[in-house]
Amino acid sequence: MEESRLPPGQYVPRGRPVIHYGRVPQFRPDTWDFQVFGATASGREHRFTWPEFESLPRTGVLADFHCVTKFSLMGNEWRGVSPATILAAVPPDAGVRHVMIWAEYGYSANLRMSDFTAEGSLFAMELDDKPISPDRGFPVRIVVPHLYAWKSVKWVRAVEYLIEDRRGFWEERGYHNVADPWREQRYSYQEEPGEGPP
Ligand SMILES: Nc1nc2c(c(=O)[nH]1)N[C@H]1C(S)=C(S)[C@@H](COP(=O)(O)O)O[C@H]1N2
Ligand SMILES: [Mo]
Repeated sequence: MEESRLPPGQYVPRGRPVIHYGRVPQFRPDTWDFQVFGATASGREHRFTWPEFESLPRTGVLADFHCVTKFSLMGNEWRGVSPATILAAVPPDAGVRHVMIWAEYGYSANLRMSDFTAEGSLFAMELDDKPISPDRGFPVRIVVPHLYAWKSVKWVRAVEYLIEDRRGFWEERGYHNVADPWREQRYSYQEEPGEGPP
């Protein structure tokens, strides 16, 4: 039954692996902010404080999550803020087609606007009815369940609106710009014309 939910080459491991590059950052609610910058419609950037971000309306998503190293975590119940809420609060310029999601310490991942606004994408703050744990991205991570999990940036601090696409942290290091696990889009050498920045 779960097999039909598993993209090619993936397996369900024992336990629930946690992986990331670097250290788990400390959350400081008084200095934490969530920036939206780049090609905004107004030309100005916007910052949400923690109390502002925490009080945005939340919705839920039930989703699996597929790491390019081939393990999958099945049936995660995320709750958090829809990307649509951020786009409505800080409208992008009409030419925006991509976003860069930025984390603490400069980790980043780029997304096509259509992947950012896809049904399962969410700025998650809760997992399985509890605040997300520090090592899984507390206080806010994005989840983009239909793409390989390196795009599901933990410890998100900013969204940059992009008119021209640009590669994020792993996309610059040889991973696929789009990252669809159902098509096994693992590496940049697999990219077809139009799937990456020129
Ligand atoms: N900020 C940040 N987010 C990140 C990463 C990272 O190194 N830094 N690693 C990504 C990768 S490769 C995976 S597989 C998932 C792992 O999420 P998990 O630790 O909740 O299993 O986080 C993603 N988000
Ligand atoms: Mo990963």
